[in-house]
Order: sequence, then C-alpha cells, then structure tokens
Amino acid sequence: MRATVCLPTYNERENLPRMIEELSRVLRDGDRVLVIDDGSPDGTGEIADRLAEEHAFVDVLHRPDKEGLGRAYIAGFHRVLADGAELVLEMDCDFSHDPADVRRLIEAAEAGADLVLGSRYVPGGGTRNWGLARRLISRGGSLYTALFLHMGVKDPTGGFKCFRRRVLETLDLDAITPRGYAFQIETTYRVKRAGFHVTEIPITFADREVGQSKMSRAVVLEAVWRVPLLRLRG
Ligand SMILES: Nc1nc2c(ncn2[C@@H]2O[C@H](COP(=O)(O)OP(=O)(O)OP(=O)(O)O)[C@@H](O)[C@H]2O)c(=O)[nH]1
Ligand SMILES: [Mg+2]
Repeated sequence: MRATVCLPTYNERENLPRMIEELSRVLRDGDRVLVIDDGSPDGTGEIADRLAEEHAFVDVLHRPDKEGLGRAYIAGFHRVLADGAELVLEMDCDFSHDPADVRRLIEAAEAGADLVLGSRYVPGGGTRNWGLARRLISRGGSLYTALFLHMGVKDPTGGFKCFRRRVLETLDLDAITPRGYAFQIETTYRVKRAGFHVTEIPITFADREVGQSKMSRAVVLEAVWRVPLLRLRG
C-alpha cells in the first residue's frame, strides 16, 4: 500500500534535512513525504523546497500562517488523499519519533489495523530524556482522557500514527478543530466511534535535541476543556 508521511514543520531547519535523509532509507518505492510548513520564519519552507527538488518522493505544502498542528494536518490530509495515498502517517519532525519505526507502523496497518498508534504506554514503549514535569503531564493527559472517553487506548495524546485511507475518507475532517494534543485525542476518538479497528504498537519517544518545542500552556488547556466536551457532544 502506498504510504505518505505528513510532516508538519515550524522552525525545524536543523532537523528537516536529516529527517528527509533518514526517511529516504526507510520508505519504499512509491511512498512519499509531504512537508507542511506554516511559513516558518527560520527558512524551513525554503529548505523543504530545495529538498523537494532533490528528492522525487518529497512534496511541500506551504501555508501562510502558523495555525497549530491540527490545522496543518487537516490541510495535509486533504492533499495526500487527493494525491492517492493509501496509508497516511502523522509524525513530528524533531526526532521525538524515530523514523526507523515508520516501517512498523506501516506493517501494522497492512496487517489489518485501520489506525495504528505509536504508543509510549504499552509494554516495550517509553520515553527518553523527559523530565518529571513532562512525564506527569503526559501520563495525566492519558488518565484524564481515559476517565472521560473510555477509548481503551493507553496513549491517546501521541502524534505518531498511521491511518488507512478509508478512515480519513469517513471522518468529517474539517469538523476537527483542535490545534494541539486535543487534535490527537479527537481524531482517535472519532475513528473509534466510527467502528474502526485501532491498535497500539510500542515506540520510544525521545525529547527533541535541536530546535524549540512548540508545546505551550494553551495547548494543554485546550485538551483539558475539549475532552469533556467531546464526551458531551458524542
Ligand atoms: N505546520 C506546523 N507545524 C507545527 C506547528 N506547531 C508545531 N509544529 C510541528 O509539529 C511537530 C511537533 O511539534 P513540537 O514543537 O515538537 O511540539 P511537541 O512535540 O508537542 O512538544 P515537544 O515534545 O516539547 O517538542 C514538529 O515537527 C513541529 O515543527 C504549527 O503550528 N504548524
Ligand atoms: Mg516535539
């Protein structure tokens, strides 16, 4: 099945070239990468254009304003579905997600899962170089989500995923409005509600080594109020 990795970027100039290089080693013939850049002031967009000229498997979607991860992914999903992708992956560009794990996500989808989640909280998964505060926020987010949504998912806030095409075609993508972690929770919730088969495979999530985190208090608070709302709205 032809897979496309959606790679949202905002100020990832130090990470993007190496990420494309590493993905070129794990992707198969016909697989693609779509870089979705929100007008990064550090020139990531121009670097992406250069990489797309050098590598036939790379495309770039430029968006003028930074509107958050959720919006960037939705725009990317529309594009890759139109381009005929059969599997659609989400992945961070900061090496928190190991490109070497992309193959295992693809294989789990090809083995029958409709949505594969890279999971820190199933046996064999974990985090590396995360301080206590980040570990608590992440664990707390998982527990909070379980309390309201009962999805049976151990790592609902993670952003390393692989969707089958038919899943994204079924969802009303433009109705998914969160920007941060809540985006990850809501997509998985909707996929489960639609009756699709979701599976988790273990990954190790490493803290970024270069560039700046875009995580903010606003992103966490968004998830705090949106999760109960999701339950209420059904
Ligand atoms: N296009 C786009 N990409 C974004 C935006 N915000 C974050 N990203 C990218 O999304 C990925 C994840 O963002 P991070 O900054 O690592 O945020 P995070 O993973 O929640 O936080 P950390 O774990 O602290 O790094 C990275 O590749 C970012 O460059 C955005 O508004 N638009
Ligand atoms: Mg990150």
